[in-house]
Amino acid sequence: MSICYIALGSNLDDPFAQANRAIAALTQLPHTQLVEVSPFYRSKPLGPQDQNDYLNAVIKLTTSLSPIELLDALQSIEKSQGRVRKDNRWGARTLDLDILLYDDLIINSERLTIPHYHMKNREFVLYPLFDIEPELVFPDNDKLSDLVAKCPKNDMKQWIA
Ligand code: ROI
Repeated sequence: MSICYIALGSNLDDPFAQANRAIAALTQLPHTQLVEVSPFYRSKPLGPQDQNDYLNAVIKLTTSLSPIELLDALQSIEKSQGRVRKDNRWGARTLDLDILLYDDLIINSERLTIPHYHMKNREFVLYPLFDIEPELVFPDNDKLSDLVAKCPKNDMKQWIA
């Protein structure tokens, strides 16, 4: 079994409901166990500011799905929750599920970049990841605790449902 960390983000159509639906869907994935869900955070949008705050969280899974099989499964959950993929890389979304880490693999392919690009300076990824895995070390030996210490919290708060 491989250990994976998934970032969840939502800022449209009742993010709290989106997050809970996504977590329920993750518990139904084949060959996969949900291990832990971080606290939910409310973060300021990175990118254009004329969009809602985000709900962000991180989920730890064990799986025997391959990275691409896991990506396909996550994209199908996103799609089933109304995600429209087009020219909105920096725009609002109902649900984003990104693979942050997959064991100690480093992957740079057309569909997948693992560790997830920019994760090391995004407060809404680092803090929830730290909540569930404070001792985590990245494949390049960076320590999560060092990155968290250097990352401003940018007014991120606990999500109050
Ligand atoms: N901003 C925040 N705070 N949280 C996100 O999950 C998030 N996701 C994105 C962009 C649009 C870059 N901004 C975000 O994809």
